[in-house]
Amino acid sequence: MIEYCTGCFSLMPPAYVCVLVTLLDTRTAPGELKWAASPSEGGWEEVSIMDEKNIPIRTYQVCNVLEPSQNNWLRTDWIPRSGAQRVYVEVKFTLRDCNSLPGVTGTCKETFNLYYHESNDDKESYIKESSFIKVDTVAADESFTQVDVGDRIMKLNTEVRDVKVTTRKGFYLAFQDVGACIALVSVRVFYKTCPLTVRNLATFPDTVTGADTSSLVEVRGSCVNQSEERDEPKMYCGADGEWLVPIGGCLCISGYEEKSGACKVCPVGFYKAKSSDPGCAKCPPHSYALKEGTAVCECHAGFYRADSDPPAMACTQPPSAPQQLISVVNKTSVVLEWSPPRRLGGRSDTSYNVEYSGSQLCLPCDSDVIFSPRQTRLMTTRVVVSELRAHTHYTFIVQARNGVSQVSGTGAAQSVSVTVTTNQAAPSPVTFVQATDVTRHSLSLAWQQPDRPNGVILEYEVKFYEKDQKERSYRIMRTFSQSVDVAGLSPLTVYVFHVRARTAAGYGEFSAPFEFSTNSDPFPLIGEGVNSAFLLLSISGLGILLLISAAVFIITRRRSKYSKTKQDSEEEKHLNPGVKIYIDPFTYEDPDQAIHEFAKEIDVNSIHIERVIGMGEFGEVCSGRLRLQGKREIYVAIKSLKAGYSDKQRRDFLAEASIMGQFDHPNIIRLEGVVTRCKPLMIITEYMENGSLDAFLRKHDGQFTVIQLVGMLRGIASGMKYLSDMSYVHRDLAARNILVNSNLVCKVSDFGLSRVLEDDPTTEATGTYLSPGGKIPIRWTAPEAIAYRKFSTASDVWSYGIVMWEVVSYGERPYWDMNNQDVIKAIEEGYRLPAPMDCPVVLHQLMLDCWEKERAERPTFSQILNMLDKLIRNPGTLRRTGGDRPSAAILETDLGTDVCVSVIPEVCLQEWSVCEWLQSIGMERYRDTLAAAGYTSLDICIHRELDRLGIITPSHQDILLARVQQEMFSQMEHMQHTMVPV
Ligand code: ACK
Repeated sequence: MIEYCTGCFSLMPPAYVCVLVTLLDTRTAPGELKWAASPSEGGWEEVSIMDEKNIPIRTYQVCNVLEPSQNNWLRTDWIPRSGAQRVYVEVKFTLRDCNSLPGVTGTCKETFNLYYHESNDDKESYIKESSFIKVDTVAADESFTQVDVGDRIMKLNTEVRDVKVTTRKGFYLAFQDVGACIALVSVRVFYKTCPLTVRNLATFPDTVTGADTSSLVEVRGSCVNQSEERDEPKMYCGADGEWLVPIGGCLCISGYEEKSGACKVCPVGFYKAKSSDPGCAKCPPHSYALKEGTAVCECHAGFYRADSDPPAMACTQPPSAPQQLISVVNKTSVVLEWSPPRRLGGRSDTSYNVEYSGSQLCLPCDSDVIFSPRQTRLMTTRVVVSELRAHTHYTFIVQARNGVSQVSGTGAAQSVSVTVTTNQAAPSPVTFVQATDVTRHSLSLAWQQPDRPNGVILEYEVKFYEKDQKERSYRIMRTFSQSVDVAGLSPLTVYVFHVRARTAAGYGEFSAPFEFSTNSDPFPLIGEGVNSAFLLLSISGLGILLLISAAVFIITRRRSKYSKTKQDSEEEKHLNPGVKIYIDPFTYEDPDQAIHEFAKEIDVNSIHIERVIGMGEFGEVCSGRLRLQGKREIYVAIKSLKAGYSDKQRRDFLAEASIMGQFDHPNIIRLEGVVTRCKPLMIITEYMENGSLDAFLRKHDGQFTVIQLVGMLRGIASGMKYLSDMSYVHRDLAARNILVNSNLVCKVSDFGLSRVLEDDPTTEATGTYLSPGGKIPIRWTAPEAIAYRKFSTASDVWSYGIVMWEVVSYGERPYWDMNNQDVIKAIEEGYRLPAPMDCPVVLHQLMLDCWEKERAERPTFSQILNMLDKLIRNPGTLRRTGGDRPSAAILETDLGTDVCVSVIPEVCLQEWSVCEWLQSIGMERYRDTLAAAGYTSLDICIHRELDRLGIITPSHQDILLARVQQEMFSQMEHMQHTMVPV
């Protein structure tokens, strides 16, 4: 039989409720049950009765209250577990109150015991009592409804117990009576499953919950038809049968869109190109889809789509021809200008190509024609063509193109052309001249023909002069060839040479100057190339040297300026009165200087080590006593640095003390001093009797009032506010790094991870630090700190939210046994930890605020502290929880509703009352006593007392208020243990 339970998980839509699968229900069993009873006579007896709806049901009864030493066993038939790992046993029973039975003595009991025995054998005839494992002793409780049994009114109790059954195919249940008057009205055994469901287009199968109350079963979803994976779809089946933390999912493939959790085909005329597109869309203009499930619409005839066009873009056409092409010739250059085409074809990517042909084609120099800005893919409607041949006919064709010209295959059709004739022009300058056979009085000069002779060269002219003379007196030589011997020169003199060519159109321009020196030696030297190369090298070498020196100079100046700025800002911090800023010990060159500035050296003889209490990162942690001269002996914790440490380990070990030594706050672990002058090195701190908070809470699961938990959180928030005021970023705030003393005062500890990256001026102003690397505690760390190591007070606030969750859930592991990768994904997708069991709504809201994605939107520690103080003053606000225990929700119909609210006395409904506070910690019996002393409001009484004592500074009042509250909690706890009968 399958049944749905409700209210399992507040963050989930109703479709995610769990399913109960019944394995046994005596109410629906046909005929007699015939369970094995021992003794077979005089113990449990099967009796048929009519239930409240007058339907016959099978019950078992026993009532040997007058006889001593009863040991009556009743064993069910074998129950197959059908894959379940944790089963629930719901027993409805009536139990006679011993006082209502006349004449009974001390033999009468009001409880029975529930046992189970796992077995593969479905027909075990005899099972030893010792083979059964006890589940619980079951007593009648207050959750009853009244039923008529014949002429009597009986109280019907309902109790549910859960049992882990993982080792065999099935199990037997047994009920042991030891002298009570009981009737087992019904027994129902069931297990929970997370029902088959579709989430993010992935199907998750019906899944049996895990074996433990906190275990999550990781389930991989499979994409629904016509969909594909976007990111591996995953969900977790929680112990109570709800689906938790959906991550990843699927997307409908192209041609399909999501509708009601399935992928539906795109209709005719519609398309969807990519799975990531939101849905089917109408075909864009000039396109069509004749079939269902179209990914890309087809273009109408004469319209095209370029490869790079997105499917959502309309189909387009190539442009028509450019218009009004005009040309202006200037010697051997032509300027071409035109207007854009009349039709652009529906696109905006028109460009132009220019082609040309000349009347004397095939000369190699044609490749030297220059197009400015370029010849193809012109985005302008103007181009200058230069370096053409003189006196030549050219035809220029300007083509308009766009993105679909290529696919349409109609490129040539959209062009316009013009034919021009270039003018006659003189030859271009000679560009290369060299000297050979250099002597004291002569040299041979040779050159190459100009790049553009622009006709037949008739003659060359060489002009030269002594460099020192400038052009005041020069000589000219003319020749038909491309070389000339120059004689009559002075020895060891630099000469400047220019060469030009002449055609029928006249002389071209002279070449640039070429310098050559005559020799001191009668023998020729190698030409100018070597000398100028050497000169070039020398000059550039000198230049590089100069550049390097300049750069070194600038960098040195910058460096010294930067460190000066840094120093200045450090000094500024110190000069700023009232704001004490934490100083990173790693900024000290010598770590010993930092340690002696911030920590007191303790004489090792004043320490008395008593026992090892744990293992720290660097070695053992011990507890012991410290007696300093003139002071009373105190208990201390002693961390030591194990032998064989490296320099870095020593520095890191002492860094924690240098950090801790700068703090002085009741919620920060206090440093007593260090031992550095003898081995092993030690750090001495105050002793915290209850050790770390996470282990402490797990040990005392469910034992504190909400106010006590909030008191602890207040302490942590106060410590963190102090740290953030000092611009210190903790980076590893977690319950394991909070220590608890005997008064339940929580103190922040472990200052090992936190470090500022040196020399990063960009991060200083914002108080955000880049992590120097290393491990990051993923579950506690804000997403921006994980993604790009942006640690800040705001990321500490995120971690604080996780600590809140750990505290309220009594040390549960955040995100249970999900792996780190899934945690990161789930957070990225917007999921946040649900409220722990019985968590006040306001506290969960505060956690969610700390887990805002945008770090600027998270509260500050100061705001958190104010909020917690308000809650402590108004405990009534802590009463509303998001939902009861899921198991209680299953029994909702039997339990009735919100019992707690209905029993609050009228007088307690007034806000800010002491009465309400007492109510919330289960101490309402002292209401009258405190009221008689005039204490009607917590806020009033604490502040009144502080004012009376002359303590009026708000921050001091805050610290004392926290102390007073902690003190009150421990007093109340003490009263609870000593005065309240259990
Ligand atoms: O959970 P614990 O008992 O608390 O085990 C760890 C262990 O040492 C390694 O860190 C305990 N511890 C550390 N500092 C202190 C302290 N000041 N007082 C008491 N216990 C401490 C911590």
